Order: sequence, then C-alpha cells, then structure tokens
Amino acid sequence: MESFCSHLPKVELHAHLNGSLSQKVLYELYMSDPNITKSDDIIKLISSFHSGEERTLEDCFKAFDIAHAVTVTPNAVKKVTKDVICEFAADNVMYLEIRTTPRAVPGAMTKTQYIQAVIDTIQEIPTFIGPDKFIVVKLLLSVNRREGLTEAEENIKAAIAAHVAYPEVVVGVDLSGNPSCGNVTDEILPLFTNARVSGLKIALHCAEIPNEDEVEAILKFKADRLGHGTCIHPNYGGTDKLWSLFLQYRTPLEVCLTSNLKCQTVESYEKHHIQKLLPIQYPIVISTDDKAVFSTTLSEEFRVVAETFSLSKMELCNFTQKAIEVSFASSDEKKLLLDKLSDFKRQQG
Ligand code: 6MZ
Repeated sequence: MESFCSHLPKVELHAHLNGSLSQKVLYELYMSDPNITKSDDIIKLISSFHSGEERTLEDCFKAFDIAHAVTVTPNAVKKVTKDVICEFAADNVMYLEIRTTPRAVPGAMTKTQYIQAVIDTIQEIPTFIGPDKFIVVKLLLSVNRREGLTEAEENIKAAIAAHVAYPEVVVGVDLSGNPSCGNVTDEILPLFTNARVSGLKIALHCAEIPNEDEVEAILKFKADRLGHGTCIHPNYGGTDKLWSLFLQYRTPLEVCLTSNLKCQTVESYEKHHIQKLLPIQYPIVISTDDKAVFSTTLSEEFRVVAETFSLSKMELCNFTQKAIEVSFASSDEKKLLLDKLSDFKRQQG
C-alpha cells in the first residue's frame, strides 16, 4: 500500500506555505541571514519544527512563528515556495494549491512583494521542476483570523488585485489562523463576499474547535470548500443542528488526519471524524495541512487513511478524482489531470 500511495498521482488542496517548508531550507535560511543573530535556542526550535511530536493547537501556532522569522525577504519567500513545490512534485502531487498569508516586514518586504515572490516562483516552475516531474500549482491568499479586521481587509483587497493581474495563478482566498482568536462571524466573514463577487473561490477553516455560532455562520456562508470540520458532529463537540446543516450543504471538506492528531483535536486515527464521512460518501479531500510541522507527506496521509479504514486502491484513486473535481483548476486543467489519473489506472491494470 505504501508504494501504491507514493506512485498514485495526487492532488493537494490544503497546504499552508510556511507550515510546509522543509527543515533543511528553514535551517539554511536562518544560517544565511546576516540580519539574524544566531542562538542555540533558535537552532533547537528549528530542529523541533520538524519533530512531528504531538503538541497542542497553541504549540502548533508557535511553530509557524519560527518559519515566519526567517521568511522575511522576497528571496526567502521564493526559496521556500520553490522548496515546497519541488517536495510535493517529488511525492507525485500533480496539482497543488498553496495557501499563504501575505506578510509585510518593515524595511524588508511589502505584502505586494510577498505575493509577487510566490507568483513569480509558480510561473518559473518549468525552469526548476526537472524533466521527469509534472505539477500544476495555484495560489490561495489567506486571512489570518488572529490578525484582526484591518489586516483581513488588506489581504482580501490584495487577493482581488492579484487575481485580476494573474487570474490563472491566484484562484482563491482562505480563512485560517488560530481558531480561538478573532471575531469571524460579524467582522471577517462578510469580507469574503467581496472576494467571491470578484471571482475568487472561497476555502474556510471550519470547526477546528467547538464554537456553535461561528460554525453555523461559516456553514451558511456556503464556501467552495471547508477545512477540517472536526467539531460539527455531535459526538465531536458539534451539535445536531450543525451536523444537519453540514449534510444539507455537502460542501467539500479538506481532511487533515495527522494534523488533527498531532494538534490533539482528535484522539486517534481510528477515532478521526472521517469515520463519520466515509460511509456516507461525503466529498472529502485528503490533505497534509502543514507537512513539515506535522512531519508527514500526502502519500503518508493516503497510506494512513487506507490502512486505518481498510480502503481499496480504487477508493484511493477515487479520492484523487474527487479532489480534481473540487479543485479550483480550470476545466481544461481538470481534464488533463483526470487523463493522468486514467493513465495511471490503466497502467495498474
Ligand atoms: C488554522 C493554520 C493551520 O500562511 O504563513 N495555519 N490555521 N489551522 C491550522 N491547523 C493546524 N495550519 C496553518 O502559513 C502558516 C499559517 O497558516 C495558518 C496559520 O495562520 C499560520 O500562521 P502561512 O504560509
């Protein structure tokens, strides 16, 4: 099963840039930045970035601070983006949606430069990907709920401008960040309507922790996709009302098993809320979330779900097919990806 999962052409729809960069690149960036005073404590933190240990949700968010401390120039952002794309391509991911929060660093980088650095790298893929690899990459710009209303407004505006300038690259917006921070329902969520009317697709983190009113508002927003969806079912800190709305809308859900386990929002793989979704053929997309922070790969996530829930190879192919369908790719790109999946299935016999 491990080899099948590795060779299967896959689609990654939920990957945060600064949670996905390899520890090697993180270390290189840290050591090569002359503006950073080196300290043993930070080097220890960098080692722990990729430790894969279980930690609380709060500890996970501290891990992102480490990556943010070194991705402070457009060149560093380019290096990180290239590294993440190459690693996903090496894992036979043929289509990748990277999401990232535009970040300004006083004196070093504006949000516009941050976004441009990611877009430029995506456009340069043919120059660095290598002849035997294939990957299509799109960008979603994120709103970090912890950063508040003004930053959220700025990011949505920047996303709309980037979509107008690069409609084939910048295809969506994402709501993410520490789920215990920020007023999503009244302040941040309404901003996503502007993005939607400008033609951007909407992906919202939803129900990572119990929060009935907020989850209800997010479900009713009818995003194009939701992330996590942990605390919706009444057995998982949700309610009957939320579960019934969720079943009514059937918004495709990005499921991140190892992330949820390591952040301790689910007890075990066996008890993951995906067990409620598989029997009802709910549209789900297996995803990594932050492959570096949680020490995983998309192939590994496929192996885990296959072995934990005794899924067949055909069911794993169906995950790729569903992910293509609910991706934010163009219809031509979807057709190309479906063809690649069919070729793979044919080779398998
Ligand atoms: C919510 C998450 C997340 O944007 O700097 N992020 N938000 N839940 C999660 N599950 C554990 N994992 C990552 O990547 C890092 C940022 O992505 C969001 C957080 O806002 C984090 O700061 P970028 O590329």
